Amino acid sequence: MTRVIHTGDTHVGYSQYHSPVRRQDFLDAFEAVVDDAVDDGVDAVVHAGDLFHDRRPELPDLMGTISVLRRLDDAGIPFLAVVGNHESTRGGQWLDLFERLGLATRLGDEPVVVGDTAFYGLDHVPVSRRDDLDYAFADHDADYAALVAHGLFEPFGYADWDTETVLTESDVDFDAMLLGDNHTPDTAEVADTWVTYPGSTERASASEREGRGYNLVVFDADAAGGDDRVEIRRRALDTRPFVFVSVELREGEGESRVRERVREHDLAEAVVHVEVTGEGEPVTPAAVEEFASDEGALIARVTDRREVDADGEVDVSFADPEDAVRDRLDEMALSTAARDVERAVREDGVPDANVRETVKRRIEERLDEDGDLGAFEAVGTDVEVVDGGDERDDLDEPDGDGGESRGRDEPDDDESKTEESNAEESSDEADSAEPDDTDPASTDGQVSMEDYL
Ligand SMILES: [Mn+2]
Repeated sequence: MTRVIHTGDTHVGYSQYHSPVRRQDFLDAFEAVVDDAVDDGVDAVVHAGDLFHDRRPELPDLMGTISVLRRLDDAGIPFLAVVGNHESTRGGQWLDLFERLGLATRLGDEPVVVGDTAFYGLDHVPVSRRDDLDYAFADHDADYAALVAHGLFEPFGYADWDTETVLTESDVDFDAMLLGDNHTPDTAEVADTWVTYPGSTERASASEREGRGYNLVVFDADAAGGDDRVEIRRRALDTRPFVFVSVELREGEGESRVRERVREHDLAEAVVHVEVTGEGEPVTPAAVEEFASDEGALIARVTDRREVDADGEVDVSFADPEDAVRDRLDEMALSTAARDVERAVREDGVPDANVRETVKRRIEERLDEDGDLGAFEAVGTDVEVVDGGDERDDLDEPDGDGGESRGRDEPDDDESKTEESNAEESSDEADSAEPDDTDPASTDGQVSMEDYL
């Protein structure tokens, strides 16, 4: 029997909302997982990537992480990990540094056996490089085998990686795939193999509403009391409270109604998201945010989703608005890249706060496509517009908006609201916004892990 904690998407170093408090939260969550591992005496901690939010973690993030890993090491518990898209760098990996310090083991195509289970690793690989993968793994003689991987696998949301292909093409028969990248925890069975995401350990975006946690995975002949060889249980983590307030205003209602609804919640030290819909008077987001802060909130954000009056004449039939839009777009003969941008802006699947980063990432992805700039050329009207077919390809919002601070100059989605940042945040900001090296290929979007495989 082998018992491990399976975690991932820790995103240490993420100054969400430009908040140093939030930055500490991400490290604290990692520490909480390790505390549980030590208290519980598990056989290993398996990390499925995105330990760091950024490929350039700063010194406090590195030192904090090393301290946490050292505690694990002192307890004799191995840390087995793969590299995620957020932290991947061209010139070697942070994980290699930790391995060299004796604090981690980087998983790969050779088995790492803990107890009676062989662990293998598959770092994040961008879509454009996946056809080259042969999923060749060296033999093992352990009783069980698990593949730890970072990517968006079927059958879960935003998937772009076919799990069944991985399993059938692998020369090792895996009992479980322990995954990272998708921040929504979920478990499914694919071709007789358990496939599971533990989710992120702190909310890296406001779309990550359910409670955070990690998996406790047991490899055992009668793990679940039946034929299953693997048992996966979820454990909750105590993380920063997020409060979501939805206010539907009626005619004549306004800011005071919003305040009233906000005040109904316990805002103490919480991240508060207020969404305004319906009719009613205009609301000044900054005023409501200030009110929430006065009520004890750590961070407050207000989104007003009420529609502005649409005027102007429209000469399309609205029998099916989607069709009308599609027809018009086809007439425009946009380039593939332009279509990417258009979809990012229009799709419901991309939250407003993520549009900026999604657009950036998609353009980077196109640029990364082996230097082929065909995607930027207009598509002739006589040619069928290539739009990828599978809509999920375009919905790849792997980390909710966890990817938002990936950009070189792009700390996160809320930068438009930072006027009120205090001096400390601002200086933090200045640091993280310093220009990156000039290698155009070293963009660090979700898909820039070109250094690998
Ligand atoms: Mn992630």
